[in-house]
Amino acid sequence: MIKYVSAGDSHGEMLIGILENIPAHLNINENAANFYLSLRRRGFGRGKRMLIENDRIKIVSGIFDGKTTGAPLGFTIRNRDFSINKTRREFSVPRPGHSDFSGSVKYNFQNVAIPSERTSARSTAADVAAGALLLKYLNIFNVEIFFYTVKIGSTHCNEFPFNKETFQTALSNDLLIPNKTCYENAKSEIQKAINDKDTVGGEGIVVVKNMPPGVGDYGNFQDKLDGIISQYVMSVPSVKFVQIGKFDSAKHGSEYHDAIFTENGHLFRKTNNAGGIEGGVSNGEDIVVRFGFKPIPTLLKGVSSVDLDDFSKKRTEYIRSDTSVVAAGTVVSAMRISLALSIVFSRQFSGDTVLDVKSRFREWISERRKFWQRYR
Ligand code: EPS
Repeated sequence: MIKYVSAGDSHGEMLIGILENIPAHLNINENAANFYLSLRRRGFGRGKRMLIENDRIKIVSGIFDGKTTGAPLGFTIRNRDFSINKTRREFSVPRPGHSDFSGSVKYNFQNVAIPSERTSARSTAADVAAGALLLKYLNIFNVEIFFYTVKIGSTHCNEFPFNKETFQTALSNDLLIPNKTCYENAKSEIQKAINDKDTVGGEGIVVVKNMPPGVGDYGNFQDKLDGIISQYVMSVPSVKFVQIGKFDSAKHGSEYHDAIFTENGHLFRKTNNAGGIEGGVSNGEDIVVRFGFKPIPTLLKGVSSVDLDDFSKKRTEYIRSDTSVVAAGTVVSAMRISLALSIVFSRQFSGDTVLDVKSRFREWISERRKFWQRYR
């Protein structure tokens, strides 16, 4: 089974990632990871740190002549900020909404700046690189991942279909919004927060296309595909909710459930309220994951808090930060979903080489063919 682990502090020398058990002979290169890293770095409302970093990965092991060897794949992403800023970070006033207070209680730190060295969204650069490298692995199963920003503050932007065309348009603008008017409105909302020295949250959507049915498990709740995806997205910094498919408590069962039809021996559905997962297992429809980001907790105008040195009333200090991370967080969520799916697929379709995995998958498809006619 594929495994992923990372290390690295926000202001340390570098981020490090290790991916284990990728089958051998998978063509992999750094460009795909660098492309997704560049998407994570951009976006109107990102902070000045993103002007310092170039976020290029360097694969240091597990690759020979551009192909995986089956050995652990190790990579690094250098923090350029490390060689530029040498100021010691030390605070005693915790930022409400960040890990300053809770993390310092847990590890008994007087300097509340220490927990965010790891909880800062900086660490997600490694996750994005890992998820992006694994998109090549998911290609074995024809799976594709699209993602969009669908809300910034009170600006809703979800009046578009989730297809190749809208995804390409979303990629061509820094906020991942394919609709031009909506993009302009979202940008003004971020500009207003910048002017107010405030921050603004929003929502993103990830759509997994060509997902074969029958992937995931229900034997134990820990193995359910919706549970695994939710955990990988819920733990992205600032995410406060994750939803799979549609939810409307006003809809009765007869209106909500995705009726199954048949025509010429083909099964199909006209709706996808379930979001592609039933009983913890994929059902062959697109997996649709929606998630929401709170406004990030570092506000230039500060927030009321308490100095933990003497328990006096204080406002949080000015710290360089972002105004909106919705687009960047959506890239992170998409790549976390790539990681989650890769782990689940590798559990179900194991193999030492790409050919082993492909033939295992083909054999499985032909055994299950009668159930799902949609699959090409
Ligand atoms: C981030 C790097 C950080 C922040 C941000 C995300 O850089 P710095 O703290 O040096 O300005 O810009 O961190 C947070 C949102 C956070 O909650 O800590 C990055 O690489 O994404």
